[in-house]
Amino acid sequence: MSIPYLDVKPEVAQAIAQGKPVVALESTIISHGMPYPQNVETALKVEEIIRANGAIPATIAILGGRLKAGLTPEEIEYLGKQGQKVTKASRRDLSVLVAQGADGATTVATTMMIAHMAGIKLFATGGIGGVHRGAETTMDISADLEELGQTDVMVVCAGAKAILDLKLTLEYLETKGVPVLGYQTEELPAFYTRTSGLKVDYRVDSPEMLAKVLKTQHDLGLHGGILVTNPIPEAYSMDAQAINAVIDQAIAEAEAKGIHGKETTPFLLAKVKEITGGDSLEANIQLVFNNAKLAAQTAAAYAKL
Ligand code: PSU
Ligand code: MN
Repeated sequence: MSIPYLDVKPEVAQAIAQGKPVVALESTIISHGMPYPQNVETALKVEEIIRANGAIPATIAILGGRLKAGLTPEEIEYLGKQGQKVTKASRRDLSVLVAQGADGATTVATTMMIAHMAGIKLFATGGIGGVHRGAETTMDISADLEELGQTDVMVVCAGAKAILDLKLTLEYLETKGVPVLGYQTEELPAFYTRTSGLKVDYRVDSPEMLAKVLKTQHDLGLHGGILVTNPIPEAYSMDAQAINAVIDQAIAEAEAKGIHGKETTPFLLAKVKEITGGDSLEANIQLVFNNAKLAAQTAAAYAKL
């Protein structure tokens, strides 16, 4: 690889060179999104699911100032144990952490960036960042949306949590020219629930069609990401009213405490988990598994085009 500071794990580099399916995974979900040891167990299981569906996993992070595309199980364990002590690294953090030789857990934005540098086209996660409620005064809009507007990676997620203003998030993505696809659904899923009352741009029913859309976007030279929203499996979806009440309570607490900036998302995620007493964690884990499977199937379909 000619890109400075980038280390692509040999197994991943070989798969990319041979045009074999590869799926990127983020690491903020490990360090900040879930507690230890469930975070490490989940991260390792997600890699297994990707392999079982015919692709090579590449979990992405910054370690000792190196951009890593593909981690060893020991590196995943390290990030999981460090938890919130690791810097949550979005686009603005990247050059500083590399220059300082520091560690960083990559968000959706930086995972997309490093995946793209390595030549990986598919990325599976849980939920993306977006436009926060009240953003018209706080201007809190995740850098994930800007990255989706410019970096050529397809991101498979379960929508976004209602900690965000989902309507404004869709408006922002429209402005940035990001197609929002619903996998076997017309409705935007809201992470814990399969519906949000909002429509996606297009319904797509197969991994083959997702792969074809991705290939077409590349062939047309249209730079930017594609967002695939995959509803949480029915068996694990939560009651919308109950989870929204919890989210409202978490947002009220964040406001009362004056939480802002990069702390907002991790604070809200932790609060929701605390109030729901673990139910939300199980839902979170299951939807990530579901997204990993779809991303691997899509990567496999893409490799055949
Ligand atoms: N939403 C979730 N789980 C997560 C995140 C968001 O449901 O783990 C993480 C992702 O890494 C995402 C980041 O990219 O938070 C967004 O943070 P911010 O809103 O500060 O950009
Ligand atoms: Mn933010």
